[in-house]
Amino acid sequence: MQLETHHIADHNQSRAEAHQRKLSYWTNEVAKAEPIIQKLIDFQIAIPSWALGTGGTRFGRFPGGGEPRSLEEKIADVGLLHALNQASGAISLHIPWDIPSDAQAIQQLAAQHGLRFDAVNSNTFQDQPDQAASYKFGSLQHTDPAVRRQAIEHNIEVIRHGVALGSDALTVWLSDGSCFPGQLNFRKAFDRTLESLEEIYAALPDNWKMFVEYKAFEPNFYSMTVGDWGSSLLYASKLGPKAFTLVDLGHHLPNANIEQIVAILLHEGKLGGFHFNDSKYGDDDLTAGSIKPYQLFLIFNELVDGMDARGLDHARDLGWMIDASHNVKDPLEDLLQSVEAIQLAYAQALLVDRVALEEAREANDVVRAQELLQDAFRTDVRPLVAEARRRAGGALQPLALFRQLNVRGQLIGERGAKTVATGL
Ligand code: PSV
Ligand code: MN
Ligand code: MN
Repeated sequence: MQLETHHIADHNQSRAEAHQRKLSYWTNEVAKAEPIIQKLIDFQIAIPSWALGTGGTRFGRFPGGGEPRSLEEKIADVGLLHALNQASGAISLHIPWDIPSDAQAIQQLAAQHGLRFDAVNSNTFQDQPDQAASYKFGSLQHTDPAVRRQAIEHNIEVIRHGVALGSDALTVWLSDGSCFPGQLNFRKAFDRTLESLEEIYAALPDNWKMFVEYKAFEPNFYSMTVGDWGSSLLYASKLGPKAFTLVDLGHHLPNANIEQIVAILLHEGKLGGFHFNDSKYGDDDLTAGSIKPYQLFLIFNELVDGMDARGLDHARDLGWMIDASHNVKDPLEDLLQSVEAIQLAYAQALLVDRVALEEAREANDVVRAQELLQDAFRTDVRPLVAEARRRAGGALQPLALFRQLNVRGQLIGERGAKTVATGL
């Protein structure tokens, strides 16, 4: 399935009048519109290769058909998303779910779609058929040095794959931990994990970053060895300047104040990036902004504020990625929704009157501070996001065009109705 330029042009033409009407409020009334549109054009959100197929749960999986059967088809899917929204210009691979047999050819294919390779992810949470030792009792924390060695070598191998593809970051998420009190010596597990991470860190090329992703629970349910932002920050600080904490929105205990975590990590220069998703109960991996859009806005409010304070480039200095996977939606439609939700939260955060907010805070004017934030959050910025897409060459309404062109039907025609994407 190839999206032609006339598909986008025809679609935009048919919606031009309605779009201009909605946009006119912005162009007439708000001086901020132009810089916000430009920032939105620059802002790209990486798509995880494993979100392109139906994720399923442990109770079953309901694939919708036309799922990508190879890395090439995953790249084609992200290429489709990017052609539609011009905001998904990167793909994040998970090794060994995605093994590039010919890195140069894969890189060329990605470039044809306007894509680059975002952080590469290692996997020491599943046993692979050809692997000597088991990760049942952990990987980098394991009591047996042979298991730790295998996990270290795997991470170094993932870096090699990433180098060949032009990626510049490694995300390490560990399922290591324990399921029952008494099972694990916490201090030994911490030291062993740190030592293992140090070896992986030493293998990073100069321009690379390492993201240490934390998670409070699952698959270990009593303790996780990188269980919260405190332990991730400890590892990242001990490892050195190339190591950072990665925040996955679904990896916190209920009601955690994620925006405050983000503010402090950013302030300390240790925030590496994000896995965007949304959750009601746990690591639900639901569509970004589908459950708690205000929280997403508050996170972006801290990001914009903190990045500006540190003189950071919004688009380039942090890793922006989605981490989602579920059972009931077309994965491509879902990713279009997630990207849009992230863009909306970002645009709203850019609208916040920061001078007035600081004045209100200094004067302890709680009501005014809340009004300022909610004023931005309750502003309909959809025309701005649509305009950014249009100017970048994307569709005014990507989801509508996806359906109008029957993209899923065409993918099923090409790939079959019973395809299963590799991954979880
Ligand atoms: C773990 O729950 C996680 O969020 C990590 O980022 C993994 O790499 C990914 O999900 C696997 O689906
Ligand atoms: Mn994640
Ligand atoms: Mn997760």
